[in-house]
Amino acid sequence: MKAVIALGSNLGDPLTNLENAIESLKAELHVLLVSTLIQTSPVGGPAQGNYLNGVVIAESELEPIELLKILQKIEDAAGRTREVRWGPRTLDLDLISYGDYMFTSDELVLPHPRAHERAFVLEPWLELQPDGVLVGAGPIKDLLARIS
Ligand code: A4P
Ligand code: MG
Repeated sequence: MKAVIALGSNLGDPLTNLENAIESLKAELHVLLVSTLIQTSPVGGPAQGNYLNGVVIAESELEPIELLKILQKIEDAAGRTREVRWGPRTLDLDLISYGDYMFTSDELVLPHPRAHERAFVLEPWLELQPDGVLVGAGPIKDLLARIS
């Protein structure tokens, strides 16, 4: 199954943080595609610095929760702390979609509940999959057109 993983950082050295995260993802998963990393203005949360964002597509047969745990392990290794929701972070790895999974548990919501309205996710994803579709929401290019 294809996993769409969004990366974000706006603390420390965001470029190094994301490059290290991509190397860690390659060590753990079969990474197929890596987007251009783009500078974006912060969405939500307190006043905070600009983000560097990107998207990685990987092939995996892990259970969704196992995949989330790998992402959280990589976040933790990057010194990620969780103080303020939507606040600044050294590394955020969100599982945007995983195959056609649609489900909600305390730990994991698939697809990611805010992905359809976030240009910082959709734009780099569109670069990798021009005909890509967000399960339950529609073609990425239509979602992006709606918010830009
Ligand atoms: N969780 C549930 N579903 C998922 C999923 N599909 N992928 C749970 C990842 N995690 C998922 O996440 C909180 C909890 O969400 C986790 O414990 C996990 O079990 P977190 O990463 O600890 O906290 P967070 O990131 O502050 O919250 P959240 O809701 O993930 O925030 P968002 O929606 O990711 O927003 N602006 C720009 N320009 N660029 C950004 O990257 N990021 C955010 C964070 C805000 N503004 C931004 C950016
Ligand atoms: Mg997150």
